[in-house]
Amino acid sequence: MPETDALLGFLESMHRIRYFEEEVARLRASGDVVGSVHLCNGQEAIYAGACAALDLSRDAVFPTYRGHGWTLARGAPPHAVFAELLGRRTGINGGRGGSAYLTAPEHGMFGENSIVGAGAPIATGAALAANYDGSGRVALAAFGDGAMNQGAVHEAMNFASVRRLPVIFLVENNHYSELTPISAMVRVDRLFKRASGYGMPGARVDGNDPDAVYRAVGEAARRARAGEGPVLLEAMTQRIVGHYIGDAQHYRPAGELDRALAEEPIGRLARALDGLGVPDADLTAIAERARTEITAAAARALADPPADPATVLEHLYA
Ligand SMILES: Cc1ncc(C[n+]2csc(CCOP(=O)(O)OP(=O)(O)O)c2C)c(N)n1
Ligand SMILES: [Mg+2]
Repeated sequence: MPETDALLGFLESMHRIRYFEEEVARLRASGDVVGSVHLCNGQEAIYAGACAALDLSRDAVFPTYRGHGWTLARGAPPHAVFAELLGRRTGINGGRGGSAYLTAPEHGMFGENSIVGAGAPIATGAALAANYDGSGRVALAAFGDGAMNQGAVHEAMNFASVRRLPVIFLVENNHYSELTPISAMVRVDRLFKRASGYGMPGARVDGNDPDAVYRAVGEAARRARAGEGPVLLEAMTQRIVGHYIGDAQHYRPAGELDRALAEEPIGRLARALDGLGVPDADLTAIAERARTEITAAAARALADPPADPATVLEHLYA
């Protein structure tokens, strides 16, 4: 049984991400945030659990365009992330990246990627480098169930396994690739079983349970650091919002969203903590602290000056 304090830590981490995403949805509706935005509501347990299991000083994560949660869970300041989404000078990338291209290497977050599956070979490269630089770094590539059909992901898994590289392949299986259910794309319903094709372990984990994710990623990181090679983890979850802001989700069967809402990780953990005897007032205080922090960060970012167009070519390599 995990320590109650650890569970409370997961709860706060998930609340921060959820409030952040809710604020982003408002800022997108008001037109302050522009462009394509992919929220991660419902999937927060993966980020809270995985990042708690990684070493903040040396490990590296490579998420997708649905990466606000990873960025926050790695410790990037909410104000700088909001400012980035708002195209402000104070943004974590100077306002040049926006929602789908956040990068925070100083927090071990090596970039969202809008090319589905492209993070897997990049993370594999970072793991290969770790074998030479002696850093003991573990690289974690996070991608969706849809990305499991990208050739680059399979090339990365094969190469990583052959070279026993310290990389964790983490599938955020939210059952959909854009508007298409995973069942319409593959005949197997256990994606982690594909690991056996590359001679590496694979496992399924409850992606709505931050402690289960924490333990699975922790064990995968231990193995990777010990030179035992990569692992494929399939974290089962559901998004409780559309693929992108504005997605009406007409493709979801009746009742599916209600079931997902009943199982979403924040309410679920709060109910478990209640069952463990944690006073309601303590749970409310945690939520309130997260909400206050996030609301203040958004307000501060909104008041910041816009990005400087003269810097548009900075960090651009072609
Ligand atoms: C190589 C490539 N093909 C197609 C797209 C269009 N696209 C953007 S998101 C997405 C869905 C990917 O689904 P999944 O991997 O399950 O991730 P999720 O969005 O569910 O987190 C697709 C097909 C793309 N960005 N890149
Ligand atoms: Mg998906």
